[in-house]
Amino acid sequence: MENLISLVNKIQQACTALGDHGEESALPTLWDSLPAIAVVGGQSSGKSSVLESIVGKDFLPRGAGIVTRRPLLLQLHKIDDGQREYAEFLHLPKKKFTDFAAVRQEISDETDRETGKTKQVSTVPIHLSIYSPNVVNLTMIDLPGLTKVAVDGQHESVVQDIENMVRSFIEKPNCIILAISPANQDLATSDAIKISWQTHKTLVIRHCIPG
Ligand SMILES: Nc1nc2c(ncn2[C@@H]2O[C@H](COP(=O)(O)OP(=O)(O)OP(=O)(O)O)[C@@H](O)[C@H]2O)c(=O)[nH]1
Ligand SMILES: [Mg+2]
Repeated sequence: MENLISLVNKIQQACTALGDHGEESALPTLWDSLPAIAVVGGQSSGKSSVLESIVGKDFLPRGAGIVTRRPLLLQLHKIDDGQREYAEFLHLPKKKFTDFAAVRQEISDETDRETGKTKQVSTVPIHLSIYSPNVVNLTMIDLPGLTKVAVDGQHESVVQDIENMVRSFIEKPNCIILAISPANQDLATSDAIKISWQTHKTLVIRHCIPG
């Protein structure tokens, strides 16, 4: 099983490096068959915060407004107890990050390199691996939040672009959806549940405590 996970991780890295990452394609791609857990929900619903609590580290850009603007493919690798935890980006091979505040900064900088310092989104993923004794071997995907209207600096198509991007991940047959819905929102109005329901996938719902 460990060998299989390691093989899938390597294929996932190869797909990202080769530009096979859920863009619309007439033919099925290798990327389509890879297993992952995608975190979906409305903008600022707490998706990145949930991912951080799963990893047990403070390392993702979080905050009000549109924060996650590119998909983040997060591969978690369990290492032996006593070994030092570190993170590595696919676009910065051989550079080991042991300071997780620097990981957050690099995600932010790498997002800006693709989109500029705007509120635009991009489908090109950032690939991050975290090696830690405190994680289980999993691949999780942090996605931009679903929105309803374009705000200043965004193209009018941004609402549909984000929805298409989210769908391209969650409609893959081997994708599990982690649907995030804040506690101060009625479930009947939840974007996360709406889009997950349409794909007939397994749901995990998280209600955060507002305050
Ligand atoms: N009070 C409270 N605030 C939370 C909770 N979870 C997240 N937040 C805050 O809500 C804001 C948005 O959280 P993010 O994790 O960035 O939300 P997101 O869904 O990833 O946002 P986008 O990437 O922009 O779509 C941040 O300021 C968080 O600190 C929670 O359980 N309670
Ligand atoms: Mg986010």
